[in-house]
Amino acid sequence: MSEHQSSGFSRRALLGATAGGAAIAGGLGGRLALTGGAIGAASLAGTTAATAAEAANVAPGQLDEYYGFWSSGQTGEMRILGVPSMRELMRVPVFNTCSATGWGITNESKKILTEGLTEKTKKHLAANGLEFPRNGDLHHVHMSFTEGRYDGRFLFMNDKANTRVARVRCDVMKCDKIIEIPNAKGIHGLRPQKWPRTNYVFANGEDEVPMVNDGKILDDPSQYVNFYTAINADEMTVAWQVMVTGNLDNTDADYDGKYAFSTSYNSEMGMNLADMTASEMDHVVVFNLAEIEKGIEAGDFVELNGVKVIDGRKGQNKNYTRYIPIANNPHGCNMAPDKIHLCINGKLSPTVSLIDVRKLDDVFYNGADPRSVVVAEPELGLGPLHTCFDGQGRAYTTLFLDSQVVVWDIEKAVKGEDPIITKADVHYQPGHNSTAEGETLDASPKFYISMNKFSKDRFLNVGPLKPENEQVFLIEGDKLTLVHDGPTFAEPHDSIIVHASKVNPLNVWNRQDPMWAETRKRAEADGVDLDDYQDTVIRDGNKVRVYMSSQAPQFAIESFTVMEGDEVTVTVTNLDDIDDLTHGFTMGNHGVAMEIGPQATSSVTFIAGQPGGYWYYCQWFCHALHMEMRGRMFVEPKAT
Ligand code: RUQ
Ligand code: CUA
Ligand code: CA
Repeated sequence: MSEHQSSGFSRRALLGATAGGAAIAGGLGGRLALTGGAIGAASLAGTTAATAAEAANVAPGQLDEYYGFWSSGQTGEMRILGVPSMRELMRVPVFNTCSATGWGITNESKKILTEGLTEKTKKHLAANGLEFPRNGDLHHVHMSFTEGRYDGRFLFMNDKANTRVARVRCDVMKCDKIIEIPNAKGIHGLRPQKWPRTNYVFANGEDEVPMVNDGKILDDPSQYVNFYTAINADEMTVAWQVMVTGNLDNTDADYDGKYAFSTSYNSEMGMNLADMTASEMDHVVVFNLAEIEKGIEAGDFVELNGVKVIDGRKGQNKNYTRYIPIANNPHGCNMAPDKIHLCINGKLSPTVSLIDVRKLDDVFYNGADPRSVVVAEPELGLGPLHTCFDGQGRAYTTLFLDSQVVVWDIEKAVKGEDPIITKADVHYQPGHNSTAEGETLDASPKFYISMNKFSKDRFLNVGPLKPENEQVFLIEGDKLTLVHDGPTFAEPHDSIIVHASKVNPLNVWNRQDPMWAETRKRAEADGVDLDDYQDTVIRDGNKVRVYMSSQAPQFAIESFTVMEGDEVTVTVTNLDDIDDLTHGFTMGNHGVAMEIGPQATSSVTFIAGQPGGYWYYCQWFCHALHMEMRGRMFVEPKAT
């Protein structure tokens, strides 16, 4: 049924898989698409791609039914798309810096980017002339839950590169908290607690480190450990950590509020590829939330860098953790909305291991064999990475090496019957996938999104660095029909699809928003009331504080004067309260730019450069006279 399956095995070797076979298939697919037919048995058998594409079409001026919240991998931002159109609606800077919005430039964003860093990290950033990391590696975005459903309050996301977790407020779609996770290294898998609500956000430390990583222990992996972190989602503080054996890859939580789970691809505690793949079996760690909370309560922890750490390593024989053996190097960890089955994706093994979470009590309290919770291990294809669900008992698993998605029936797998319903080709090498609200109790069989790591020949050549490719399939019964290819810049790592009715962002900022609470305090100390705007310039030694409002198409202050070397803080309040009327403030030749949304206040601090006149201007198009929205900063020579 697919060109991929007919080609030789060598192409499918995990490492060094070549594009050869896939490229040929892609060429064919591209040509076929021109005649209106997508490749793959699933689509040829039913609705034609043309009519399916019509069904998934969102006409100009029409709104999408779903929001998609996307990670961006090494770009470090969160993206908002409309689904099914896949129109990119917004980019929300989080771990990156942003030229357009001034994220990483404004005082308000710098506070968020720096306040959650550990003292140790601040020191080695300072040694590199930095206040906060310049980069981030954002793999996983997940929304807060109430009773197993998205509740539209917050989005949480990880930074693998700098061991951080961030939160985005859904009312304004801006990041309001970033914390570095102490002790752990390389936060990778991240999921919110689903039940009864997101009290915790769970975060996996992927990289092993000495328990106290202060240079006394270096190349002695026998003394390395790993940390599982529960973050208090409301406070964005670390609630507790569990020390575990083996590294941690992906994580998920159950629908009972009892257990959380993590895959480990390195139970070997290997430091190189050969050692990390040496065992027959790795494991899934099961965390018993109530027992951990009890242990913390009873004082059974060590305090490490301000965090309460429970020892849940193998062989501790306490009820904090259990280790379920799973075929070597598993990856994705996905709880099905049937509330029963946890899917552990095999990666090196062509299987998905189905864990019946109802059986876990027996493992914790009655000494049952940990493997007894694995109720099926269907063989699905090569390189299973992640699974999503449609709420109809079907699971959709990405097959990285086969460049396919396999649709299969969970109940049939449990009964030992052939569970495979269909396979469809994707282009190429899929990692994550998502269905509408597929990780929640509202999972529905509408769209299937495949986030593919390679686009190869699907788009015009843009040089050696190619975009990735995201594909949308329409789900109709058992059939998948490809309706959309979309190139994306690094990297369409993961996404969640949330019904538009659950997300209700503001159109205009609330003047009392906590985002500029500090700025408000500073203004008050300067005798400036941000709500009864007085445009003024305050001089305070070699510090100058400029407070000005903006109303299209004018800044209230058309010029101000400072001295060479002065520390200048410009605070701008946008008095326009109309939808879509954002102003900006860019100070020429000083590396300064910021966005000021309707009714928002933003501020930026910089050192006035060489004597001369400098123009500042509004860089967000706001009015027919937007070009005229500008003013001058005069920098006087320093008195000698
Ligand atoms: S993990 S491609 Cu970083 Cu999301 Cu599986
Ligand atoms: Cu204000 Cu452009
Ligand atoms: Ca392994």
